[in-house]
Amino acid sequence: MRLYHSETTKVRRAQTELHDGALVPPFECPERVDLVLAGLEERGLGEVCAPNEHGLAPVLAVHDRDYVAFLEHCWTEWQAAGHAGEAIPNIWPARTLRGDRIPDSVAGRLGYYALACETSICAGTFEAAMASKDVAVSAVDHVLETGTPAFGLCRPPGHHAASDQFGGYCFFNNAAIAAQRALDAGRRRVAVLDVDFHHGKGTQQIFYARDDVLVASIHGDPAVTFPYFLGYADERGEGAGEGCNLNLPLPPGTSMTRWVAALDEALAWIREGDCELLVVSLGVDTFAGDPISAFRLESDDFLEVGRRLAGLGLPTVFLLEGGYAVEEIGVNVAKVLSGFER
Ligand code: SP5
Ligand code: ZN
Repeated sequence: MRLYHSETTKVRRAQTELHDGALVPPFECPERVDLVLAGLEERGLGEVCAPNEHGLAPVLAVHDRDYVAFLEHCWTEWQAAGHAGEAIPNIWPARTLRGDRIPDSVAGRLGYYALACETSICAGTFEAAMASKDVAVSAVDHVLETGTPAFGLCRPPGHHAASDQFGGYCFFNNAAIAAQRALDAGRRRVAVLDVDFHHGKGTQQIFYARDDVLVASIHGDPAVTFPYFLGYADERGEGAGEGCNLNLPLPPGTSMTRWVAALDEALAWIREGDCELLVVSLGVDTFAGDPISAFRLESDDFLEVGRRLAGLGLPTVFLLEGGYAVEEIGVNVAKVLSGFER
């Protein structure tokens, strides 16, 4: 399988994540990239290629222009304002405040554009997000050109990023960018299947009113799991997109037997949808050893995940989402990909 990776994805090295009431070193760290690379190499999965540079056009195809400009300049403005630490929001246009004003100061705009506050903005954030999206675009381009599968080692991840919101460790929605890229290359309909432990709220939001991208997600029940405010089973899409969104929330503690039944349901739904490309938002934070998640998949289960995904028979691009600082993330990603190729 063709693999895409860029060292530039590692230039974001945040120091702080607000976790359980304390500022801790972020779970979403650049070491993840090396762990995944090592896992891919160990299993001899294929040639690792550098992505091409694709500029901002594919980003602006799914994200708001002012949001992208905010991300580009946030760190410089935050420093110029004299703040000591990393850029972390502490105020939002919450339910009883106005949501129609974008403040002038960077502290206000941080709250406007953030969906959560665990994710700080620091030096290298925009550059890493740009590299991550280049990896996604190059990977999907490979699939579109050859019909053969590709994996994009995207970092930072993307599926929480909405059209104008960052958070959940995500800035640009790599999966949405890839799906839109396929449509712009002439595909009629694309499926995004999100198997990360967390609901891919940004992907859902971006395509919620559209029927050219089907979005299916299997994730921890938002009633008890981040992102809490989206990802429920009754969210089925709206307008032209009515019926084009499928959420399969599962309780904490879910292991492979139950998880794979949900996967089969999602695959059957996608099969009905007559799609020409599959984008897999590949989080491996469903692993039992994941430090921030609550499912119970074992390493060998990831082989079976790959096999079942292959059963769809669609041209497929895999893009990395979550999966945190445990040695096994590389092995687990590699197992999905080798199961797919079997
Ligand atoms: C891409 C991705 O996987 N993003 C995940 C973002 C999760 N951010 C907040 C996680 C809160 C976890 N709280 C769990 C407490 C366990 N002690
Ligand atoms: Zn996740």
